[in-house]
Amino acid sequence: TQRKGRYDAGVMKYKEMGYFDLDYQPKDTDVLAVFRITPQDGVDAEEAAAAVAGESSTATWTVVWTDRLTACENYRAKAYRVDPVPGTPGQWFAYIAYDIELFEPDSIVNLSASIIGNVFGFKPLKALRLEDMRLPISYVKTFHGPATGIVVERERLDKFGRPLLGATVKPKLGLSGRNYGRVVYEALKGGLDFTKDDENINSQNFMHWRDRFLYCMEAVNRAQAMTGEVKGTYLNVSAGDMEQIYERAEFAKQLGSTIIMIDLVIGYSAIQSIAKWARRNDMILHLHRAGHSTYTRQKTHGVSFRVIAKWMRLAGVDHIHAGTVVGKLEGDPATTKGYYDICREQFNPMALQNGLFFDQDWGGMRKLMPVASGGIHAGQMHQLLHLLGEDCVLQFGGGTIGHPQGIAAGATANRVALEAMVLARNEGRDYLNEGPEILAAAAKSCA
Ligand code: CAP
Ligand code: MG
Repeated sequence: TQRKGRYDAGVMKYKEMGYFDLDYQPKDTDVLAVFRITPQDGVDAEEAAAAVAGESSTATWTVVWTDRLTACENYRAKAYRVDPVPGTPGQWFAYIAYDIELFEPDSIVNLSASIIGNVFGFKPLKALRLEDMRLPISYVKTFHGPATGIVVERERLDKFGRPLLGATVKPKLGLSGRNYGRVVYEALKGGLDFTKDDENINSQNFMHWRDRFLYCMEAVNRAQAMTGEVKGTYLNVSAGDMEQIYERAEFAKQLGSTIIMIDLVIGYSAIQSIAKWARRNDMILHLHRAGHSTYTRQKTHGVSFRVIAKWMRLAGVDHIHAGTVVGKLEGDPATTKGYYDICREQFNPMALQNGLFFDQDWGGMRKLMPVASGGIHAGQMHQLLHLLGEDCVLQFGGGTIGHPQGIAAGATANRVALEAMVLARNEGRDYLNEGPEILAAAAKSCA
């Protein structure tokens, strides 16, 4: 039996403590969040919303004397709207407004320590999910955002009018540096723009990071000379500490790489630090969202990926994995479109069917290139182009390296399929429905 106390239904006092105000009109400068709350049985939804507002801003479980020493009225977040989730009894959307003064400028760590800090383990809730946030332009402006972004990346690569193509080197683990470099060379020579380290390749006994970087850059240089195109390989600089991350990034730069990669699991401060390094060094920064599904996947608890995408645009990465719809990893078309819009638009209008609860103004912040990866292949090119549009990277790991005729043939198949589909689109053909036909003709023409 649980001890009776303020955490029991009916005894919580967050509404009374000033964290709930249905008359509150959010200010243009407020940070807004919408949470999906599932209160424990018997817990009042409005009180639960007030508790979320309290615990994610100034409150502890009771009134404290020292509140009187602060401008507490402004510092208290306010639940200003609570709506039942349509068709899902027992769940509620709670809208909460936070004064901008609660947050340190240019710090995802500070933002997230408030918004997702304590409150997800709160006893009066069965589950809690942060669905979306509206970041006021005055706060957006404190961040640097992507240093390169979509437009400048295309200019540097001199590649326009089509999605970029990449591949993750497989097997994920175990290759030696030399064999790894061979995969990179074959894939780039065959027609891809990029190759990529996988999320868990760092510096293991079978291949130390320096070996990988050297063999990969040799492959990039040879493939560039061979094809006359700009090529790149995302060298994963993720490491156990920031000093090593910088050391690896510096070495990548010395070798002439145009791009480096990090994993989401390195943490928000590390991401912001390396983004600033990338900005100073004109390096494109690729973010692999390793780990995100542990908290983004469940629909009632965790953090929606749309929030992570917003935070990462602020933090200043240039590429972000954002889903495929048709590949091996979960993701429905509408929600995925919402993620892509967050990356690629200057203004995201509220579109509930795509999961966007607020208008979001990014000002002039550069656009972030979304990356589709995970179980996709050339046979889906019509669907990928239709669903994801032109400003993205399509990455085929198994879908290149698993080609029956070899790696270069796999890369060529992807490039030919893409160019045929883009041509069909540009000619005004119904490329989505004619997709299989177009692909078959393209394959025949290069057989
Ligand atoms: C893809 C991949 C990527 C996932 C990441 C893998 O390999 O290398 O890590 O795409 O997922 O390990 O599965 P394949 P997401 O191309 O061979 O499937 O992009 O959703 O973050
Ligand atoms: Mg992977």
